[in-house]
Amino acid sequence: FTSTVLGIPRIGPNRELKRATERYWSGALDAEGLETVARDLRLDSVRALQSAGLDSVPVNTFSYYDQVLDTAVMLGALPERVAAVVDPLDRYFAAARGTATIAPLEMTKWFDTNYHYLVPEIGPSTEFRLDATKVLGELREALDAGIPARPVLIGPVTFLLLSKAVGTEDSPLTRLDEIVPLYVELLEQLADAGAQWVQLDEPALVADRTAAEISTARAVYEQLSAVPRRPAILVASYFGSLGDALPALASTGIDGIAVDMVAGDDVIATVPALSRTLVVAGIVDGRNVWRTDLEAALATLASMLGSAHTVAVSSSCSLLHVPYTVDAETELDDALRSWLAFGAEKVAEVVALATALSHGRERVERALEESRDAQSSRAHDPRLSNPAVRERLRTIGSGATRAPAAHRRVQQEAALPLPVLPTTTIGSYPQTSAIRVARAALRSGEIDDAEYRARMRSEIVDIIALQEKLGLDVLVHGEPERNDMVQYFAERLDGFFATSSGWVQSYGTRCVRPPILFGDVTRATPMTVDWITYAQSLTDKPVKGMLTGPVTILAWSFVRDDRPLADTARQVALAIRDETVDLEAAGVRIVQVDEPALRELLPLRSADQGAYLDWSVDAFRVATSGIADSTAIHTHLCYSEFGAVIGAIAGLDADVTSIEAARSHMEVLDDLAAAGFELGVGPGVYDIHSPRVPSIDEIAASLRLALKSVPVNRLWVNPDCGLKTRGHAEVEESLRNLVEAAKLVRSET
Ligand code: THG
Ligand code: ZN
Repeated sequence: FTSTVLGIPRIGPNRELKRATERYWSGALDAEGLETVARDLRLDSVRALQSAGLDSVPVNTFSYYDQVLDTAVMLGALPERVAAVVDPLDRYFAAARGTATIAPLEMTKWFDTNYHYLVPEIGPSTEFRLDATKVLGELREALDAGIPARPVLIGPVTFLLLSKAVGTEDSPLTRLDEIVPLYVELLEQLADAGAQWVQLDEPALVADRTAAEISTARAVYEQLSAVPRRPAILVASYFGSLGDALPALASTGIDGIAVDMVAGDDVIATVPALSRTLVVAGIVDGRNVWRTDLEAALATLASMLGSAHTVAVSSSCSLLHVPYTVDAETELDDALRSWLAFGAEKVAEVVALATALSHGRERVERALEESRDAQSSRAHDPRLSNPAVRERLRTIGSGATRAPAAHRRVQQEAALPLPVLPTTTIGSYPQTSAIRVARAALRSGEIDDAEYRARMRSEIVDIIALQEKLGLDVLVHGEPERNDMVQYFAERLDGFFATSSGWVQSYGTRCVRPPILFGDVTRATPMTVDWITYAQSLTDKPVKGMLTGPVTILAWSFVRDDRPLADTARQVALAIRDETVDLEAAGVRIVQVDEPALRELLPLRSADQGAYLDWSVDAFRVATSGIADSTAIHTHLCYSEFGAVIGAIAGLDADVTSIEAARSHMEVLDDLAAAGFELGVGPGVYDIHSPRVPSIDEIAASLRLALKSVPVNRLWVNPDCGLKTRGHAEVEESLRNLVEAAKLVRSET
């Protein structure tokens, strides 16, 4: 084939699958109704790909929840605890979300994206068994519709590398010899069903892998390619370079290799063995939203052809990570619109490039011209370059201008005396139905801005009253005015565009609308000061200012690709710095700047990690160094697995860091101590991801455990994370117990 994409969005152009699935969960829709919505979405998508001109169309990229979970089901690798659920669809959702009695699989980040997958559990009780129902069904459905369908599956090496060992010390990779025969059987079934090609995704091979792992991967693909009756095999890599894995794969009998030419820098010409395989060139960025420079892409492709390779054109990764189409955006100005390509527009770019390669560029002259015009419009738009920001960046110098922590501490204790083991919360309180109703009414024009603000203020009154009643020491305003924190700030910063329909799946049925950072970033007016000062006017207790840090704002946005990320991070940092200064001037004594995504942007290869950690820490320090030593900076980190960034957490130099810790039994505290961390720390004392109310004794036990690692004068008492996804009643009870537990442990010290 000559043109394809590695995968496509599946939640529905208007989030139809989200709505149908949530209605199924609530009992408002039956399984047949859900399947009808799903089938219509699948057929609409693959028909659109075919009519756009792709000559190989991915199928089986649909999922009711997650593609890794689908693979676990295909291999019979669901944990024993869900076996009691008889209906297969309900068993699947039980593994994904849990039930009243069954804990779900753990969820974690899909490489360095904002998508989350479910982590398969592999252990002594796992008995692998092939069940190819889903992929065979989706293949047949597409073939029957006359579509040149290519089934997509997660490959065996990546599947096991992404799984976790349960009930054994043995790495899941030791089970390869059990699952490779299932893939052999699967290849035969796919061939019998009429598949010409199959795509096996092996993105785990773009991270650092040992020589042993690479030779294991080679052996696997030697074995799979030796199967006599099988479709042609495309091994797909994405999110980076294959490095040594590229010649290893090329030396096997596979028929195609997809390489990411946007995030990766593999040099095809240096791998002679590749002349025997189809090189699927991922040259259209599947993860970002910018229109491709078709002339530059054509030049690259032409040079690959020149070195005698067979080349097909593709997206760099699945289009799961971008919205469906720019056409759905109604508020875009013409210039900005012309710079963008979402899913449908990227497919058209792939087709244009493939057409130019096989039939000559005159066949796509119009697309080339539009691409050139867009490049030039973007290069000359005044919003892309703000001389004042550039000048400020040049003169700001090092971000690290605060006095040493011990000195700050004395000043802060004088400015704001607090009890030992101070209690606080992370920032958000439950988003009540009144809040959702007000937001919808504002959007529809039913109420005006003043009425909306009045309703949010009344929420703040309730949230402050609740915290006073509970006896918390440091209060928050509860963030009723924010739906998604990054979107909230993006809507208020120059240089960002907030989409109206640009939904991207984050996990399961949950989606986010990442804002588009297109130009130099500045803050025109204060973004949060009114809300915090209003909250402070209601109480004598201190109220924290609540901001999102520069790294997280970048991680959860689509970022410009015409400037180094580190420079953009500094621009966002300056905007946040301005806000911290205004909050301080308004009398705020504690400003919390959250960085939950610090770990997420960490490069997949260790060789790239040091530079990232340097600029991300620098950006945080730029954002937080504009204030007096007597004003405290707090930060919050979550989404676990801090190992690789533990040194950077110390480097942030925040006066207090609240951090997810309840599920890992406070282990992170010893890691922090080992990294030389000597500042305030608030390890989450209970897990907010569960509706269960923790008892006073349980929280006190967590605190006593934390006190083994942290001196009492540095320890804070707080939940694991924000409370916006929880119900009001459980929050009140949990926090009452948290305050009581703090009193109890104070009395023991
Ligand atoms: N914001 C953004 N990215 C994130 C998070 C976030 N990535 C990591 C983590 N948090 C992902 N978690 C969620 C949790 C809930 C929702 C989305 C991602 C969610 N979304 C609503 C939905 O799909 O119904 C829509 C929310 C909205 O209206 O904006 O509930 O916090 N950027
Ligand atoms: Zn959190």
